[in-house]
Amino acid sequence: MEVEHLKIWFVPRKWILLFILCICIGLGTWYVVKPDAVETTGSPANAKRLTINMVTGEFKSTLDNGKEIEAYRWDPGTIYIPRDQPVTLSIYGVNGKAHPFYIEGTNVKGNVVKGKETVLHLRFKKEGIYRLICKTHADISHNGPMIAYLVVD
Ligand SMILES: [Cu+2]
Repeated sequence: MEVEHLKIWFVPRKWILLFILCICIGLGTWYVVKPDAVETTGSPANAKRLTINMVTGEFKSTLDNGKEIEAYRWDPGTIYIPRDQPVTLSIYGVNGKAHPFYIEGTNVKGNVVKGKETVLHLRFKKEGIYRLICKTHADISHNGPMIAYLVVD
């Protein structure tokens, strides 16, 4: 009876070694991927009225057959906008003559012209992903897609 009882608690040495190995791998992985704490010395950008700066850019490349391809871009192509907070979106025209645009699902529209700044005052009431679409460069066949994603949350 006593021997039976001891048998239940008998663990082979290689299991113990495997267990220790697993713990070491786990701790090692945690040490490598653990997030570093970010020390903050001031308020985040959205503590006051948030201004988001954007420019119009252009990608250009040449194919093996000599054909030139290009795509105009809003940069940054994805922006985060806090819901129900006033934000200022400033878009500076760098590449491309003009970019008439609209924001899908809203009545916001305008134009960004080379060398000029277009300023929009926005306040989104509803969360979602809104696309800022350039009407001239809306897809690949028109030197696009020049679409930015406004993530409202
Ligand atoms: Cu455009």
